[in-house]
Amino acid sequence: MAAWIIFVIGLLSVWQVGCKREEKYDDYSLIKLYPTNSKQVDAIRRLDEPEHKLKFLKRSRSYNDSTDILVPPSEINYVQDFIKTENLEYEVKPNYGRYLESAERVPKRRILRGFSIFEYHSFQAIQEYLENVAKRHPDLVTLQNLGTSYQGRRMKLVKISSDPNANNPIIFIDAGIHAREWVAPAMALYLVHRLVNDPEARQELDGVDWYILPVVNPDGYEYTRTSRSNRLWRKTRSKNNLGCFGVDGNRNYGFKWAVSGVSSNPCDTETYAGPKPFSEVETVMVRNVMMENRNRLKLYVSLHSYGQYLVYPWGYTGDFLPKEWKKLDSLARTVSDAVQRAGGKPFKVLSAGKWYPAAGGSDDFAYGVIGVPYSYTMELTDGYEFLYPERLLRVVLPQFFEGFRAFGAQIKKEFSPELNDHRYRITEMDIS
Ligand code: 0X9
Ligand code: ZN
Repeated sequence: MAAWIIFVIGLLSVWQVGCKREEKYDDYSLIKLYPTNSKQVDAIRRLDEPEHKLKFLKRSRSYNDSTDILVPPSEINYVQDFIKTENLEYEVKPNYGRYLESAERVPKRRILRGFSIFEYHSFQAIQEYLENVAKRHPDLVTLQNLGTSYQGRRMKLVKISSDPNANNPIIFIDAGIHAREWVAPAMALYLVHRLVNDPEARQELDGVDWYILPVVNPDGYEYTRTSRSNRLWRKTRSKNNLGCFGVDGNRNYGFKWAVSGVSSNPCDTETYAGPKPFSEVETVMVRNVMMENRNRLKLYVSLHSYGQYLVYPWGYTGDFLPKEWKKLDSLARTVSDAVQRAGGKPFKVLSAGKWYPAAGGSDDFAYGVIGVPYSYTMELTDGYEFLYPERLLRVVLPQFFEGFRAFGAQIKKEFSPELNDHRYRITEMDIS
């Protein structure tokens, strides 16, 4: 009997731990805070402590941008008092959970229609799409098996090159390290689609190879598709010895690991850095791609959402910038201008650490360890938080594509052997 009681109590506590992490968010409120002075910015930073049980969806740089927090009913009075005391401008969306039910997850209606590039897809559908693209364009596309995710999903790197033996500079783009940021994999797939199918975009391929990994965290991605309560999951799905799940992949890279902006609590749902650098098989795969191609890798972009930021190293500190920061900054502004010219919103351009310091990001690793000269994190879209509506994808993805054209043009100009040979020939002729 006593054993039974202990067993039941044990079960209940495991259930409780599990349940606490499976919030439905039904009665949560999304509160957007708009600081207008530095005192308010500092006050908001102090709110960002675990004891307040607030879920920070987005942090703001300073003014003219919101800090978005999900507030459970138990904390709502506290936050309201805080807003009053600090005299903050704010907006509230009550019952946030109802926004999390998305028809976009339901595969039924799409089975007969085939694959649209302007929709969100299951990981399996994405893989099938990539296989098809590779089959249809064997001259241009190869898929490299990278290994399997923690739960056994096969990860494939899409290599797009019109001349794989030309020793071209490589642009490497990944997406979806954060499970809930669905618009990022959608953009990565759109890039594949345009580079392969659009005859005009073929220009972007001459002299540059594009390597794209559309879903870095497929286990987390699939988890966000399974239920409303999981839609805001961010981390991987590896299990740790406390019975909690996941590591923040973008705190798990081995450069200045865990020195800032991380949690050391494995049960923290947001920024747990992992037990050690590269504890996650998924980040190891990205690292391997970088290491294997380190000599040719000239641009790395990690796609995330949301907030319309384009940030560059350092991410681990806001106290100083890399020596070459002006190059990073100026290319980011060129990209932002190109997106704006295409009708999109400009990006907020700055170093990641000046936005908010957070160590162990892939951008810092690419820049600081691999030596990739241009390295960025791109936070796609603004508005709708992580729930960017599918119906707007056909508007924004082509706008972002223009930004990638600008990236491509710069990499070609600076590093393409074809172009440089050509320049060399001209100089030779000039001399003779
Ligand atoms: O915090 C992150 O990992 C990124 N923002 S997100 O809202 N998508 O989670 C920004 C990462 C910027 N880079 C570094 N801090 N290294
Ligand atoms: Zn992210």
